[in-house]
Amino acid sequence: MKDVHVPRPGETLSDAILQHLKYSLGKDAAHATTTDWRMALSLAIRDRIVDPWFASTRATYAKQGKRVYYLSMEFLIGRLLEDATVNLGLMDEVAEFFDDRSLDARMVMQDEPDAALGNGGLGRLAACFLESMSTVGCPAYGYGIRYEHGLFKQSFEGGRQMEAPEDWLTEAHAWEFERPESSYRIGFGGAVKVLGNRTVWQPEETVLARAYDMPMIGWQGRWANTLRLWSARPETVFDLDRFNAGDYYGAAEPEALARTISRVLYPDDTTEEGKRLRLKQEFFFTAASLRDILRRFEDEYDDWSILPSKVAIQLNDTHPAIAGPELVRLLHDEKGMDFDAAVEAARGCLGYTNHTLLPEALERWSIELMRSLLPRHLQIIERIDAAHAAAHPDRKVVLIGDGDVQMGPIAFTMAHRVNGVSALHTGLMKETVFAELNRLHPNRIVNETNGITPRRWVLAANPRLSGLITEAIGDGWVDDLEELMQLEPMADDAQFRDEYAAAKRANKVDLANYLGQQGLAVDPDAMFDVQIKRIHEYKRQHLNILQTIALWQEIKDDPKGDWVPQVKVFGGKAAPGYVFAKEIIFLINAVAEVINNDPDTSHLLKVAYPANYNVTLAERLIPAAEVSQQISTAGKEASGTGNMKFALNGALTIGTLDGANVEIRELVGADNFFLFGMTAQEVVARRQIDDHAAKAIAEAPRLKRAMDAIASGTFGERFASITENVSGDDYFCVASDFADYWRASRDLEVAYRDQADWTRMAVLNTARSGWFSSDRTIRGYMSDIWGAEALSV
Ligand code: 4GP
Repeated sequence: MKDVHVPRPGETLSDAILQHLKYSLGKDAAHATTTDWRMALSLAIRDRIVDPWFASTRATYAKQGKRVYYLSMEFLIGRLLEDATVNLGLMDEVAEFFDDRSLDARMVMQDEPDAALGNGGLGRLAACFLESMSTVGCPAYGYGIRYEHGLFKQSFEGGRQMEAPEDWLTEAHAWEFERPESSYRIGFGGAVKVLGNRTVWQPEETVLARAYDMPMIGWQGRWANTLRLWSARPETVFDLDRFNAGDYYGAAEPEALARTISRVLYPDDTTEEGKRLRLKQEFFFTAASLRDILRRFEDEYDDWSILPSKVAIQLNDTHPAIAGPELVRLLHDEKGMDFDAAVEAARGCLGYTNHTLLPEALERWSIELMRSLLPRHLQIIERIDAAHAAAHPDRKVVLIGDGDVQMGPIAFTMAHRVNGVSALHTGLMKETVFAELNRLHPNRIVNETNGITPRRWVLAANPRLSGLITEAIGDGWVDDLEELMQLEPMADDAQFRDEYAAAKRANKVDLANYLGQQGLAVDPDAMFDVQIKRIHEYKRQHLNILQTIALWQEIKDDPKGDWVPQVKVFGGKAAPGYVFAKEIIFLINAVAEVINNDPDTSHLLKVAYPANYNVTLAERLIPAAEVSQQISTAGKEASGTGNMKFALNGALTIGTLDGANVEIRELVGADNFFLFGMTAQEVVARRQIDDHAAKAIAEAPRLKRAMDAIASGTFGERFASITENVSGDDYFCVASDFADYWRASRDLEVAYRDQADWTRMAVLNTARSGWFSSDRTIRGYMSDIWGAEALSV
C-alpha cells in the first residue's frame, strides 16, 4: 500500500480521511464505495498511531530494559479498525463524520475483513495479550506467520459443514507495513559438518522470511507495540533457465514451494506431507523471529551472557518449542558460546505456556522427520536430553522416546518458567502431564489465569452496557477493570437494574434482527442461551443438543404448559479432519430444522446456528447473551476465555467445575452461577466404572428418550456415531452428567422468571468479573515470568 498523503500537523481527522480518499486511493467522495471509505478511514487512523508507535520504540531503546517477545503460531486479531479507533478515543468523531455523509460508521468498519489467523482460544488470547501489553506499556513484539489464508470460511449445506478458503489478504491490508529489509534466510534439511572445532549446519533448501509489521495501539494511545508476521518467499523468484527451456510450470515451482509455508493456517496434519509442512511452518517463523531478536540485541550489546536480562521469549504452546534448540544452535554454533552456557542462556530467556492437557495436542515429531528437516536440532536435543538424564539419573521422562521427538518435555526443559492458564489447569499439569518434570524442577510451573481485553470485549463490543457503566462509575474501569466492583451496590437499585436490562434487551433486538436477516425469526423476549466455541467432544455441544431435544419433547407433551421461551444459539467450526465434531454440527442443524419448524413448539423453543463463527460474530452474540454455556467435561478445558467475556457482559453461566469456570464462580458467587456435573476427580473415578454410560442412561429416562428419537430418525439421519459413542465408551461423560445438567437448566429457567432478580445476578456478574482483564494477566507474566518493567512515553 503506497501512501501518497502525508498528514499535516493540526489536520483534523475529517480532513485526513478526505485527503486519503483523494490522494492515497484516488477516489472522489461522490463515487467512493464502502471499501474506499473504510480504507481512507483506516489510513487516517493509522497515521495517528505512527507517532506513539515511534515514541514507544524510542522509549524502549532509551531505557535499555527488557523486551518481551511473544511467539505464537496464531493471532486471532479479527478486525483492527474499531479497536484502534476506540483506543484513540475517536469513535464519536468518526461517527459524526459518516453521519454528515449519511453513512453508517459501523457499517464502514464492518467492511474490514476479519483476520482469522488462529483457530480458537489460544490465538484469541494472543490477540488480547497484544492489546494489553500495549495498554500497560510492556515493551513487546508479537511474532507469527502472515498466513495468506486464515481459518477456513464455514458454510452449511444440508446441515453439513462446508469449508472454503479464507481470503483476508485479497484486498490491500490497511494495517501492515512491509519490511523488505528485514528478511532472513531460513534453512531446512541438508547435513551437519564439523569444521575444525565448530559444528556447521548446511541446509539443502532455503526460503526467505520477510517481515510485515502491524502497530498495536493500547488504550488512549499511550503505548504501541509491534506485531511482526513473517511471509515466506523463494530465494530466487523465478527459474529463467527452465522458463527458456519451455518448462513454464517448473520455472514457477521454487516460488510456489516456498510460499506454501505461509499459505494456510494449520494444514491438515493427518498426512505425512501435512506434518512436514506444519513442522516447517513452526521452524520457519521461530527461526526468523530468533534471528530478529538476536540482531536487535547485537545492535545494543556485545556480551551474550546478559541476554536473559534483556530478552524474554514466551512460547505460546509447543508450536514454537523448537526455539529452545534453535537458540542454543545460534548461540553455540554461530556465536561461539560454550554449549552449556548457551543452554543456560536460552533457558533464562524462554517461558512456555501450556494450553491443553489433551494428549493428542502435545506435539511430537517422528525422529525421521526431525532428522530430515532439522538434523542439527536433533543432535542438540539429544545432547540436552543426555545432560538432563545425567543430572537426574532416576528420571523417566525423555525428550526423545517412542520413536518421537517430544515437544512438550522439550519446551518444559528449555524454559525457566512453565505456566498453566487457570488455577485448576495448572494444578492438573503438576499432577498429570508434567508430574515428573514438576518433581525434578519444583518451582518451574506457575499459574497465570487467562484474561480478556475489556476494550474490545466490553467497551467496543457492547457500547450500551459500557455507556451505562461509565455513567454510573466514570470511565476508570476501562483500564482498571476491577473498578467494576463499584457497581455492586447498584445490583439492588431498581432503576439501575432497569437500565441494565434495557441495554441487554436492545442488544437482543439487534441479534434477533441479525438472525432474522438470515431467515430465522426469534422472539427478543425469549431467553438467549449461547454456546460458542470450537466444536469438540470435550466441549460437549452434543450434551447441549441432547438436552435441547429432551426439552423439546417435554414441551411437545404439554405445549400449553408454563414454559420459559428460549433461543438456543450455537456457533463454532470443526477442524476439517475431525469427523465426530462435524457429525455434531450436522446433528445440531438437523435438530434445528425440525424444532424450528414445529408449529406446536416453535414459539417456545428455537435453535439458531449462524454459520462461520468468528471474532466478529462473537462480538455480536456475547452482548446479547443471557445464558453462557460452559459445559466441558471437568478437567478438559484448560481455562476458557469466552466464559469471561460472557460474565462481564452480564450473562449467567451454566457450567462445570472446569478451567476458569472455577475462578469465575468463586468471584461472582456460587449463588450467581449455575453449577452442575462431576468434578475432575469424579470424572476420572467414573470412567473406572464398567458401563458407566449405560448405567447413567438407565437412570436418566429423558436422555434415553432423546437418544431414541435420534436413533429412530426423527431428525432425518440416525447419527449412529453419536448415539453409540454416548451410550458406549462415553469418554467425555455426556451420559453421566446429563441428569444434573437437566436439573441445572431447569433451575436456571426458574431464576429467569424473576426478571428483577435475574438482572441483579447479571449485574453482580459484571461487577465481580473485573479480575479477568488481560491487563491483570499480563502484569502477572511480567512479574512472575518475564521480569519486565512497564514503560511510558
Ligand atoms: C485453548 C484452551 O482450550 C482454552 O481452554 C484456553 O482458554 C485457551 O487455549 C487459551 O489459553 N487451547 C487452544 C489450543 O486453543 O489450540 O490448544
